Amino acid sequence: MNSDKQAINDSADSPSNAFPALGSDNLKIALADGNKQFSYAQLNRRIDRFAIGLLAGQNDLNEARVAFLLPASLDYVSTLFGIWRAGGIAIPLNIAAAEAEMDHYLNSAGVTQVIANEADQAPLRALCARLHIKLLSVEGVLNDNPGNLPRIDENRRAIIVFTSGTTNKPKGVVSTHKALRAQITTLLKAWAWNENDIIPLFLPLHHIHGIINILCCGLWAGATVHLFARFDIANITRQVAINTYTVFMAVPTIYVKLIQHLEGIEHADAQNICAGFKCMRLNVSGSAACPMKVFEQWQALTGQALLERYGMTEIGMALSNPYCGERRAGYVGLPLSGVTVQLFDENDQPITGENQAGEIRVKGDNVFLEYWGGLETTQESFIDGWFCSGDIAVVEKGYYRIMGRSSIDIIKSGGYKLSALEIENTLLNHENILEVAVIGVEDEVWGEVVTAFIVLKTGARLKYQDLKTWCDKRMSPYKTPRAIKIVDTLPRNAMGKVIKPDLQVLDGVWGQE
Ligand code: MCA
Ligand code: AMP
Repeated sequence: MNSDKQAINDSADSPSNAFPALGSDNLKIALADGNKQFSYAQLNRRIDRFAIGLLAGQNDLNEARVAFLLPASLDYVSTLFGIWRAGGIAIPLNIAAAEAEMDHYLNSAGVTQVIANEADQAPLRALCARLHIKLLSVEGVLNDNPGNLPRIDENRRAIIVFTSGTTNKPKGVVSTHKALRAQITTLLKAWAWNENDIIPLFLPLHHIHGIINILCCGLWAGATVHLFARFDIANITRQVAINTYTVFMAVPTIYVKLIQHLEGIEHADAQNICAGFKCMRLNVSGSAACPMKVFEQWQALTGQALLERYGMTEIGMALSNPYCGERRAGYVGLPLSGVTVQLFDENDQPITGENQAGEIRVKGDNVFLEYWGGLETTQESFIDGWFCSGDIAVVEKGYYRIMGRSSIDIIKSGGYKLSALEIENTLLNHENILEVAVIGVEDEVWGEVVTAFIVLKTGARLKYQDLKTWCDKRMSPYKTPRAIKIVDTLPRNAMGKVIKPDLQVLDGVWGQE
């Protein structure tokens, strides 16, 4: 593979050894973006041009943090891999982030450069100026001069992905090149990725599901990745109906939305789409629990037994139903090769038998290095070398089943992990809100929906739509409560802590769209 790569690296004098790797067939299409297609040779060369431009004469970025705010595109991929080849740490940003969130990402990670399209730079200008961060475009970085790329030790930091925790602000999860390699290679094998695969990528590109499971696995396998800026159901299903894809990966909400879409369109069109799914070699569901009903409906419509797997930003994928063998509805299967999984009881004792619930703890090369700038938080999340996931599971007849999370303050909405505390802290800045408690309420489409129970200041009023508009500038749209309930008081225990399980039975006035 390296010799082919060297042959086309005509801009870089020293080929990069940074992981993840790319497919070796130069003529094959790596990326498709609308009507445009880019071969592996074109992609490789553009990544080198970007890396050389970013180095700007230095030998190595030495783990400088380079953030980027780019939609799924050739530019996104050139930037991600270019940062790796130049020795930087890549920080993919949420394109829907509000300014306060962006401020936190850039500031807490000590970002030195941000890459964004000219058209999207305006809202970033003042923030970058204040934080003394260079704001650049991909075009502005690309450089045609020859240059050397650094050798990257695989233990070096490669990426920071922000994830919500139970605490206030999102934490930056740092993974090394070695961890990424482990996360990718285990999936290549487990799910039989190959260069004939063609996969649509419509998931957000600031999370592991989109970045690692789809983009990096696809490109490492030498497959073709079709880029979509968003979950464009009409265009994606049009391609499915003409049998474009071999593999499909999505969160459960997307399968629910697809089922609703199929039920709402002409029978013949639905038949074609179902046939397109049927002829794929694999449909994967993950990032949140796939309800058994969805598994069954999908199988009835398309003949596909969804392969459900379990993962986390800190560890990549850990558990998976088998590619060949029984895919059991409601279960996440078995540990992936190279990943050690153990359930522990509340006394930190390993659970050896079946049918006893415990916390999932994980060891392996796939596990992240640290939370950026969070030595204490990192230490707290490991016990005896095991990463403690906070997810509770049980093994039944050989397969793991996820039962829930140890914290009620983590919400999963449409596959996004959200912190109730972070949302509460933002809402408390509203001039009419005295007290607030946020929970995830079970929902057929979203898994859970963010719901806020609010006590208003004396004499104050609050309409749902006004609160939603207020939230627009302060949080990503998917964090905004989709329903609020105005209540007289919040139930609290003797310590003054809100008793969240009691919230749903409170009397109050609902507000929602
Ligand atoms: C969109 N909206 C949401 C969400 N997404 N509300 C709550 N939760 C959400 N997840 C709101 C929008 O703000 C908008 O509100 C309305 O829904 C329609 O938005 P639209 O963008 O059109 O919706 P959509 O395209 O149907 O988006 C749904 C989606 C998206 C495609 C399911 O949420 C999504 O891409 N989720 C995947 C997240 C993901 O990749 N998670 C992986 C992290 P309004 O109408 O009021 O403006 S977990 C991970 O990486 C680990 C390692 C793992 O295991 O995979
Ligand atoms: P994130 O931190 O955004 O990577 O989300 C990881 C979390 O998503 C895990 O800790 C689980 O709570 C949840 N998750 C991922 N896959 C599944 C699954 N198949 N079933 C249930 N929960 C899942």
